[in-house]
Amino acid sequence: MRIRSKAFYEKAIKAIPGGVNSPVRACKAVKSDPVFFEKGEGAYLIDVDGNRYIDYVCSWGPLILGHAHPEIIANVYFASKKGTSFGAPTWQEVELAEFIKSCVPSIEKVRLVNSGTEATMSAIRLARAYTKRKKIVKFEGCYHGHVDSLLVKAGSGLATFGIPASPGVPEELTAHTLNLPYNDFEKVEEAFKQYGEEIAAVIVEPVPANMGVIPPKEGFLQFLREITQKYGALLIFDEVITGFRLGLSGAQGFYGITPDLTCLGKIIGGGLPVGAYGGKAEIMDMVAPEGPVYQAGTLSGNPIAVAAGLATLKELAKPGTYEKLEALASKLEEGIKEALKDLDLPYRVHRIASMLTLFFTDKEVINFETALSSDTEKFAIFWQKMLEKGIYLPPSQFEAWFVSLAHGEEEIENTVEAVYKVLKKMHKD
Ligand code: KE4
Repeated sequence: MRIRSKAFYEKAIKAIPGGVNSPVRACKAVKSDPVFFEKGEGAYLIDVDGNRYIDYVCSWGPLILGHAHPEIIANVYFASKKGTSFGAPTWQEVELAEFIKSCVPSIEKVRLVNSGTEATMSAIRLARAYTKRKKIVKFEGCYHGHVDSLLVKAGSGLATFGIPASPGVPEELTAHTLNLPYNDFEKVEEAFKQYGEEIAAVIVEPVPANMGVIPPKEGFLQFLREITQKYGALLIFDEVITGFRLGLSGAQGFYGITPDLTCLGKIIGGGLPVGAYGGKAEIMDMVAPEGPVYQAGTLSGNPIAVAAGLATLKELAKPGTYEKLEALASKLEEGIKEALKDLDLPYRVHRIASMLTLFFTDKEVINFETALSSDTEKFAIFWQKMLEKGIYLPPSQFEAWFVSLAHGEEEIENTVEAVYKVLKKMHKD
């Protein structure tokens, strides 16, 4: 039972819209009240009622080391003893910038901000200034934060330019945004044939994780690299999730593609608010105060957040880290696939590195439209029953499960056993 959670939720909805500070946390998609948590320990979360769960949300990606990692705690503690913010440069910001540059070769200069949204919003503005063009291409189902010009209804395709996906976004702000099907070579080709000289940039999650994990088709990222180069548009990799998740050089290292600009977030803050955008010096030098493109932030490069980020990246840079994550995540994937086979269930499992999604559909999932064929009612029941078994999954069919370095064999085995038992109960009993 989650009696205290429920009581907190009843108070929360009187003070905070929906009782949460970010919509997905409300667990509406899984027809549940949100669980209020007291603390995290490694791979575990403990809720306010004392229930313990193996956590696959990992704060939606940042906690690749697990909860309350000693290195992060120590660095945050010692940094906070020196003060929490100066509104002036600190050497730690330079150290983090240099660390990111050393891991991501396409980043010659980087600007720290406070969230992934700020990173993508700034990268879009910079791309438009650098190319002196207005149009932006994004992909249906890819989420880049709540940037006005990127909150575009899916399905607008080529027929019409961006239709706002949210009230409060004037159509003028989405009028220059094209929302195309992911993995669709022809539609991208068509868009460039029609608007090529007007397109400032293509922004893409190189491995989308906001419609569930969907790998790029063979050659799709290379195709985007070539067609943007051909028409003088910039290629922006939104690596807020994949950055330092797929390896120290993110998806661009994993697939060997060099974007013009990269957006980062989540992991580089180690659970504290850090985002970043970076790329070629020639482009980045247009950013104020070096250049005319304005972007600013009171707490950008905040010493406490930077301390958490630096501690995280230094741990990730230790030998064997990504091999361990790969071994754990592939064990989880194989275990789920075995369960599906034993139960003769046609569901799909997609995994890239230490992020994965179990799609409740028998269709091949290659884009947003096919992801939507998933049975979200069934997913909601699955989520609720997994919670009862002590497994905390992202409360949406269209998100990624994250494995951290704090997960071990035991956690993976317990999760696979729970998946088997829940799916069996749902489908066979
Ligand atoms: P933030 O502004 O939430 O830090 O980052 C926005 C963002 C940008 N780009 C990508 C690829 C992202 O996934 C995100 C945010 N991700 C969501 C869920 N996948 C965060 C969870 C939430 O909105 O509460």
